[in-house]
Amino acid sequence: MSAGHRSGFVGLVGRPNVGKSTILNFFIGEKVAITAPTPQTTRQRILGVLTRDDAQVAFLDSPGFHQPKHRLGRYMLESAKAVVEEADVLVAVIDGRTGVKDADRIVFERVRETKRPALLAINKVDVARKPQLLPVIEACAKTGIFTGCIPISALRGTQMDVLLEQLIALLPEGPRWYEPTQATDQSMTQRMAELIREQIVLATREEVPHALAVSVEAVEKRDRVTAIQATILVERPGQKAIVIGRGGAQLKAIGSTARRELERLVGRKVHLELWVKVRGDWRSDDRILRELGYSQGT
Ligand SMILES: Nc1nc2c(ncn2[C@@H]2O[C@H](COP(=O)(O)OP(=O)(O)O)[C@@H](O)[C@H]2O)c(=O)[nH]1
Ligand SMILES: [Mg+2]
Repeated sequence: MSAGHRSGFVGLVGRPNVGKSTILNFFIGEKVAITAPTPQTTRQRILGVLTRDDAQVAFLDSPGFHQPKHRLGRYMLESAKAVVEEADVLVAVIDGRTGVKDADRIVFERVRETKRPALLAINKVDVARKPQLLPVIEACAKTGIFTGCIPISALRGTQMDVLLEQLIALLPEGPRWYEPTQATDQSMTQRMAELIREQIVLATREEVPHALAVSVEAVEKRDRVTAIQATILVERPGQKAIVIGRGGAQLKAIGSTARRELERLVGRKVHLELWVKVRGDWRSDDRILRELGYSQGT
């Protein structure tokens, strides 16, 4: 640790699907948050810690700000608000292809209210056209909310160093709060469940990703393999049929991509067993939400 060491919480905020979790994973260098083209993939506040000699940045990823439709949605919105409250510095993220939408303006106003130092990350510049970006940068500078507006590509790593230097400069001086080896505060079983959920979200469409939860029931370390048993919850029999697929083909495909992700996480061979269960309306069921860890204070 060097003199003038800086540390603090950096909250990643923005509407769903702009790339917040992708930014987090880029900085941490491993998949601490799952990502998908489906909005509202992130359901909880997720911590990712970046440690270097001169600074320790505790990133807080959040579910996007959206209109909640059930208890799970309300919990997600509360998590997003909590991230704003906890952060020393905020990074608001927008999608450079679409420019500033009404949903982004709502986020900007929240950021303004907090009076926290804030940066704007204009993401996905790899797929945005240059002429589209200039007016966006100008409009964001004019809001007076952000000390910097940085066009980035989290997927390609473009200008991520610039974003990182600017946000570290905004952090207060302070010590390391986390062990340098600690990348996140999620438990191993939480991370396993998330990796499995990611593969199902990627393999399914429309309402299925939203009606989905995964819970890891057992992890057993054997001689050469780690055996993992997990339950996939959906809300309707039709969704169960989609997840399983014809002759079990879909579930098998999900199982094999998830297994590869899990092997990367645990660093050894994995044997994965998946069960699909129907629990109508679990997203509004307090007890199930608590069991899944979707409740405050767990
Ligand atoms: N082309 C492109 N896609 C990106 C970039 N960053 C994120 N994405 C994609 O956008 C989608 C949503 O990303 P995610 O990180 O889950 O968004 P979040 O909901 O804000 O956390 C995913 O399919 C990502 O792969 C980027 O810089 N360029
Ligand atoms: Mg996310």
